Amino acid sequence: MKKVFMALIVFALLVVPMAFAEGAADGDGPKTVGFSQTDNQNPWRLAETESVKTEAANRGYELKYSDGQAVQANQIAAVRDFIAQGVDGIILAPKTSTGWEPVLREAQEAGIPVVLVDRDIEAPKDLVVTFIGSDFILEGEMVAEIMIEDLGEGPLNVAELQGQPGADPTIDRKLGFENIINNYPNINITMSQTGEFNRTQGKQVMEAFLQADGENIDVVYAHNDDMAIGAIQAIKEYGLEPGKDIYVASIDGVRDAFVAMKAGDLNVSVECTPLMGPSAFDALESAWAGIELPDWVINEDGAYRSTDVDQAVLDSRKY
Ligand code: GYE
Repeated sequence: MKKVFMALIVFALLVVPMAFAEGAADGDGPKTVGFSQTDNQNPWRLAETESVKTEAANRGYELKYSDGQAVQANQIAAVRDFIAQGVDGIILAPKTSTGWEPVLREAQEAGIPVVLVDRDIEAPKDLVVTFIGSDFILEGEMVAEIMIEDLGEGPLNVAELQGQPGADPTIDRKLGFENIINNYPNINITMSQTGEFNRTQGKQVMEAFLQADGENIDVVYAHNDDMAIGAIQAIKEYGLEPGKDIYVASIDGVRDAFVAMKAGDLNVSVECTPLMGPSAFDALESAWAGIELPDWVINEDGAYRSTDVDQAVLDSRKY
C-alpha cells in the first residue's frame, strides 16, 4: 500500500508536470507552429520556406504556413490568425523592419513565443525570443571590399539595385557598402533604385539605368542575386558583356548565382544562408523550456568570386 502511495506521489510530482510542459496549448497532440513567410519571389525565399517545412516535419510539429505575398498587412493578419488558433509558437520572416509592435504584444499576452528569422525589426527585444539572421552591414562591406580589390580605387560609377524598401537587409546592405566606398572619393553610387528583391524588377530597373547612361556604368551592386541575374540579362540585351564590361556583384549565394559566376557573368556573390529551419525550431524549443537566448543568433557568411567557382563547387551547393 505504502509503495502504491509512493508511486502515486512520484507520478504526481514528475509525470504530471512533464505532461503539461510537453502538451500543446490545445491538448496532447503535436505542437503547432505558425510560419509567416514574407513572399516566395526568389529562390532564396523558396529555400527558406522549404527549410522550415522540412524541419517541422523532421521534428514532428504541425506547421501552419502563410505566404505574405510581399504585403506586410497580410503577414500581420496571418500572425493574428495563428494567435487565434492557439499555436504553440510562431516563426516570423518580417518583410519590413517597422510596424510589428502591436501584433507582437498580442502574441506575448497570449503566451506565444515568436522567433524572427532572416530580417530583424525595430521593436523592444523582449517581444521576441531572438533574431536569427546574417549581419547585413558586414555583407555590404564585404561586397565593396572585394570590388575594390578587383577594380581598384576608381573612378567607378556604381548602379545600385536595392531590395524591398524598408526591409532590414536593404537598409543595412546599402549602409555597409557605403561605409567602405565613402573612403574612396572616386567611387560613387550614381544610380540607385529598388528592384524589390526579384529578377523581373531587377531586369526592368537595369534596363532603365542602361538606357539613361549605359556607357558610364562600371559596376552593378545588387542587394540580392536574383536582381543581379535580371540585370545580367538586361546588360546582355543592351549589347555589353556582364562580368567584363560591367562588374556585377550581389548577395545570397543561391545556385543560379553560382551558375552565373561559373559562366563569368557574375563577378562576386556574398553568401547569406536561407537554411533557417533547424535554428528556428531550436530557438522555439529553448523558449518552451524557459531558456534565454541572445537577442541575435548570427549566421556567418562567406564570399565567392567567379574565379572560385568550378563544377565541384557548383555541385556542392545546397540551395
Ligand atoms: O537576400 C533576399 C530575400 O531577408 C536576407 O530577402 C533576406 C533577403 C534575401 O528576398 O533574397
